[in-house]
Amino acid sequence: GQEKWPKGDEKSWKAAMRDLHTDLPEVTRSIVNHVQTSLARAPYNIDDFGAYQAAALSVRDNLIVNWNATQLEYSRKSPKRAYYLSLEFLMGRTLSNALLNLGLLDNYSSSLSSLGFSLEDVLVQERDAALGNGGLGRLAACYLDSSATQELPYGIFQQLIKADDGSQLEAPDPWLDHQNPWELPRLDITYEVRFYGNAQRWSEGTGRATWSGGQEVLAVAYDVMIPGYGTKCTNNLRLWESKPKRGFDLQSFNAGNYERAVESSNSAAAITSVLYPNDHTSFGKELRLKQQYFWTAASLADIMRRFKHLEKPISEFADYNAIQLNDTHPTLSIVELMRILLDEEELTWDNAWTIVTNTFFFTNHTVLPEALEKWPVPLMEHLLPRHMQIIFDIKKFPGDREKFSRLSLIEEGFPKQVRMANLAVVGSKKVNGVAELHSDLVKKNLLPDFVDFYGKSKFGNVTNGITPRRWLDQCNPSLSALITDTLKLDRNVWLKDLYKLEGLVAHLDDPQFQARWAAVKHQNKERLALFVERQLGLKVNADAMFDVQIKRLHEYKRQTLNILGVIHRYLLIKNKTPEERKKIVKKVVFFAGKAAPGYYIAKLTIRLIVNVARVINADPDTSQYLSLFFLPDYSVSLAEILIPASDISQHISTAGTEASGTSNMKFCLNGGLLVGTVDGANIEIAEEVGEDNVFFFGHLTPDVEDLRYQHTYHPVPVEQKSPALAHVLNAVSSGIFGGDGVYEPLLNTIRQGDFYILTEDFDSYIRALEMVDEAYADRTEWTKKSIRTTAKMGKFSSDRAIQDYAQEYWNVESIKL
Ligand code: H53
Repeated sequence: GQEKWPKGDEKSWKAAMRDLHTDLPEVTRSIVNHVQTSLARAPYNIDDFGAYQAAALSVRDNLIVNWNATQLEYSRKSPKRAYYLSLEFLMGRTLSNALLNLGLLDNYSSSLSSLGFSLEDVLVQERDAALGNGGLGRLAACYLDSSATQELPYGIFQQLIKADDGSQLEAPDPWLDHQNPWELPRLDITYEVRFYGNAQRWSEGTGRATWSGGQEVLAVAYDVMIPGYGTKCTNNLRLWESKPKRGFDLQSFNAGNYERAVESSNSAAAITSVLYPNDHTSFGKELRLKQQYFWTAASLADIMRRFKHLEKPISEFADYNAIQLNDTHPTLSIVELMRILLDEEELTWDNAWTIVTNTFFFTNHTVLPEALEKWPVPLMEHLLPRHMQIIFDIKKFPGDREKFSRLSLIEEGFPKQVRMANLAVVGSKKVNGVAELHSDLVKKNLLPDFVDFYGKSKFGNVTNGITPRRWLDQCNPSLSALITDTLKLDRNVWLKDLYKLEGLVAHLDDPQFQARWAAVKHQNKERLALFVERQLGLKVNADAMFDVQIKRLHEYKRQTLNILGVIHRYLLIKNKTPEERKKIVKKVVFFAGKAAPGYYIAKLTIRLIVNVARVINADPDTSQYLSLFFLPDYSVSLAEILIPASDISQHISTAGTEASGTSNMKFCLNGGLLVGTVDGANIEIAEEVGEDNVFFFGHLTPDVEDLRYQHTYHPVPVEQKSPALAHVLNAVSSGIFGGDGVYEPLLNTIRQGDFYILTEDFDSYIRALEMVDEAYADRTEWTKKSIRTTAKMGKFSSDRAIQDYAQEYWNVESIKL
C-alpha cells in the first residue's frame, strides 16, 4: 500500500474528526478512534495497512464483548466442555471472516468507504496466519468455526510460532512481524513446564513418583477469539508461548559468564519458535518432542485448573471434559493426565486410568507408515523420565499384563521406540478415521489387533467437513448471492443448514439460472486470471477450461502423474496439424503447493512442473491450447482465489493413501467437478453427487498391494505396461524440458519400484481426462453437472462433522446465549 499512501481523502477524515463525538456512524467513529489512540497515528495519514489495523481493532472490540459473555456463560453453567488439542491451526485471514460471522460486512464496507478506503483493498492487507502445514491444520480451523456456530462449549489449544513456512526458499514467514490484533496476550495465565530431571518412585512397585530437577520453562497463554456465524457464541483458541522461567541466571551474569546466562533463556524461548514444516513424516527431533510435551502439558494444566474451580470430586473429571487428539501429535497429554492424577491427585492406578480412558478421543489422519510417530525410548527417558515410567507401567500394569502385551506400545529394536498411535488408542475412549474408506483401513490394516481386543465399537468414522462460511460465502460471494436468490432463503439459513442446497436441483433445467451459474464461474476465472497476471506477469485465457491441483507436494498425492499427463497432452497437440488443433478443448492447468524442505523428490517435482511450464507456455504451436502455471507460496488465501475458479480439480492419490482430503469438498461446493481416484472422501462425494458427475479412474485399494508385490517379484518395464507413459518419460529424459538429467531420480521412482503405481494408473488417467474434454464440449450439460455437484454437498459441512463428534463422541450439548 505504500505507493498509494496517504490514503483516505483529507476532507472525509477531517469531517470524521470533527464529528467524532457527535452523530457519526458508530463503526466509523470506532475506526477513527483506533487510528488516533491504539495506533497513535495522525488522521488522514494512514495507508491501507493502517486502515486494516484500525478496522481489525474495532472489530475486535465487538468480539471481546461476545467472547466475554460466552466464557461467562460457560463458567456459570459449568457444562461439559470439549477440547480440541492440535499442534496445527491453519487459520488464514481473520478480518473478513469475523465481519461475516458478526454480520458486520456491510457496516464496515460503507464506513471504510466513507473514509476513502475500499474494504477489498483493506482485507488483503492481512497476512495469513499459517500455524499449520496442510489438511490436518486447516481441518482444525474449520472445526473452530463450526464449534462456535453450533454454540458448543469448546476450547481449543496449542502453539504460537514465529514460523518458517517451509516453502522452497524456506524464508521465514513474517506473519507475526506486526502485532497481531487477533490474539490477546494473557500474561497472567502461566504454567510451569518441566523437562529432563529425575523421576523417583515413592516406593518399590508403586505407581506414583516424584519428578524433580531438570529445566523448567513458563507457558504463557494467548487467546484468539473465534466467533460463530449468526450467533453471539464466541469460543476460544488458546495458544501457548514458551518463556524462560526467570529472565536469566544472575549468578552466571555476575560471574562474568554472559553467554551462559542467556543460554537458558534462549533455549526456553526456542521451544515455540518454529513450526516443523513436515507433513506426513515424523522427524524424531528432540525439539519437536519438547514442543509436543510443552503444548500438551500447558493445556492439561489449564484444563485441570478450570475443573478445580467447579469444586467437583476428581472422579467426575470425565463428566466435565472431553479431549479430542488431532492425530498423535498431542498424545503425550494422555500420559500427562496420568501423571497429574497419580502423583499430584494421589489416585490409585485403576481410578486414574478409568478417568483417562473416559476423557480422551483419538482421530487418526493417515495410514502412511512414515507418518506414524515413534519416539526413541532413550530420548523419552532423558527428556520426560516420569512419562516414560508411566508408559512402561501402562504396558505392564498387573492385571493388564496379558492384555497389553499384544498391543505393543514399544517397538523392539535399537533403539526401542514408543509407538504413539498405539498409546493414543489404548488411552482413548474412541478412535476414528476421517472418511469411510480410511476408517475401514484403520480397522483392517493399521490396528487389527486393537479391534480384536477392544471390539469394533471403539472404532468409528467421522467424515471430515469444511466450513461453508469461508469456503463458499467468503471466497465466492457471487455464487453465494446467486444461491440465496435462487433458493429464496436467507443466506444465514442455508449457510447453517447446508443440506438446503439441494433446493437448487429444482432449477437445474432453467436456462436463465444456468446462464447465471456459468457467468459466476467465468467471473471467478477472470478474477484468478487477473491475479496471475499481477503476480507472475503472465496472461491467462479465462475462456479455457481451468484444471487445478493444489495441495502439499507428496509422492502419494501424485502431482507427478498430473505433470506427466500434461506433457502427454502437449506432445499430442504438438503432433497435430493446425487444422486438427482447432477441435482441441483449450485448457489451463494450475498447480500450487509446498514441499517439505528436506523432501528431495517433491522438490524435483516442483522443478519439473516449473520447467515444463516455461517450455509449453512459450511454444507458439501449442500455447493457445494448453498452458501451465505453478503458483508460488500456496496458502489459505490463495486457495480462496483458486477454488471458485476451477472447472475441474484433481485428487489423484494412489487408492488407499489419502485419508480423506478436504479440498475435494471445497472445489465441489464451488461447482467444480472432480477428477479423482477411488480414495478418501472422493468416494463419499461421488455417492452424494452421483458417479456420472465425477471422473473416476485408476486401480482400487485392494489391487494396490498386489501390484506392488508384482513390481518387486515380477518387474515388467514401463514400455510394456504403458507405452504412452514410457513415451512421456523418455521425452523428459531427452531433455526437451532442460535439466540435463536432473529429473532422472524422479523418473526412476516410476521406472523402478513405482510404489505409487503411476504406471498401472496412467492409461486410465488419460482416458478420464479425455472424458472430461468430451463432457466440457457440451457446455449446458457441464453447467448442470456443476449445479448438481454444489447442490449435493450438504453432507460435507463441518457443522455436520462437529455435530457427529459432539453427539457420538464427546457427549456435549450446545449452550444458548
Ligand atoms: O489430514 C486431513 C486429511 C488428509 C490427510 C491430512 C493429514 C495431514 O495434513 C498431516 C498429517 C496427517 O497424518 C494427515 O492427509 O487426507 O483430509 C484432515 O483429516
